[in-house]
Amino acid sequence: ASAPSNLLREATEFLTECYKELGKSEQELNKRLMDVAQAIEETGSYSHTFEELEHGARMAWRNNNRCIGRLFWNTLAVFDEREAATAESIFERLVDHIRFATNGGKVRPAITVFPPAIESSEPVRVWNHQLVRYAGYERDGKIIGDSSSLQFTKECEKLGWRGAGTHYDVLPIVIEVNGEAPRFFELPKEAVLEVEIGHPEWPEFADMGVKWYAVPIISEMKLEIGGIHYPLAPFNGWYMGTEIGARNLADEDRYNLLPAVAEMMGLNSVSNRSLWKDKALVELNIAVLESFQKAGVTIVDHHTAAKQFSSFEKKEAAADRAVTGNWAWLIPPLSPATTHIFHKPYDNKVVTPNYFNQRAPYL
Ligand code: HEM
Ligand code: NRG
Repeated sequence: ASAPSNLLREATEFLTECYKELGKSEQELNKRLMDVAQAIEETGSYSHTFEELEHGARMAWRNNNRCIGRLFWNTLAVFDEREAATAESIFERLVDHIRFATNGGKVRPAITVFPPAIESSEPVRVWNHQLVRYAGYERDGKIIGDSSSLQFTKECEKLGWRGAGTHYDVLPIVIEVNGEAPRFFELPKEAVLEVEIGHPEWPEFADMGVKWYAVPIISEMKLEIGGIHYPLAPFNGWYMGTEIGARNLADEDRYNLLPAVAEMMGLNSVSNRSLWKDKALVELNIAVLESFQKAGVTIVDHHTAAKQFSSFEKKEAAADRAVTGNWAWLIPPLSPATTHIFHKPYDNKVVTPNYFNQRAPYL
């Protein structure tokens, strides 16, 4: 958490805003501010009530400049696991989170909040970038799986984990408690929903054996509310199609599928001017959206997401709150100029509560 002097200021700022938004009385706020001031005086810190935690986590989503999905900020399900203390119990709660969020494909936005940092010590960390992610290996100068997982996969191997060596090996969860040696836990297979990617008009597409997991659950960011830092607070919404179709599966240094898709489509990939990459990219993105839809897994296309973001901007204006945003992250990587986001500036000022990057524990 922040140093006591700053902590009281940050707590006061957060509680004032939070209690106002929750429609609480001046009297209730003042009583709470007195109690928090006393707790900070006596113990150097304070703890959030469940209501404060819940609303704080939602405000943090609402404030995240990189997220296009913020219209739904007030629907976030918040699980309080601040008492979790052992690696086993943390692992169980993470599996609970995956099951709740996945919900058989009807994805529910959720966050599970684990113990806060005390001074600068972190009681619990998960080493994974997302709870579900594919391993990446370098074999004879070639990459198998997800290159973005190369380093973390090595760490898992150091701990004794061995993957099957396919392009889609689900990584184990690595949990570190009180700075002790980390341990890894294999996720139960049936808890991890995946979608096989095919194309409605190209039956050959499915022969490539491409798949992706259903739910992105970011586990490496720190949640900060009113000066209290939560280094382990995994959260999820659902995917926007382009995250998978225009980046994870398309980037040259990720799954690099455009050449294979173009070949399947019989495109002339010699001439740049044939725009074969663009054509392949569009069909790959259609394949992702259609496959998720067919499998009954929630996903949003970038046009709909941009419309929802526009509704969010209007609602925030009506509530007299400024919307901050990071233009470079908000524009979708496919046809960005077809969305309103492309055509206006956003103020990238950072407001708390929020989710922040933090140092990876193994670096
Ligand atoms: C970033 C969409 C829910 C917090 C993003 C990005 C997209 C997105 C497309 C950019 C990702 C990238 O370019 O790699 C959505 C959609 C959601 C959703 C469609 C559906 C409900 C949530 C929720 C939270 C959240 C529930 C937190 C409670 C964030 C944060 C980032 C982000 C912190 C930045 C990640 C980073 O810095 O790496 N979101 N989001 N989002 N979103 Fe959302
Ligand atoms: N682009 C990353 C995931 C980042 C977060 N995206 C979300 N978040 N949709 C990827 O795995 O492709 N969310 O909480 O829903």
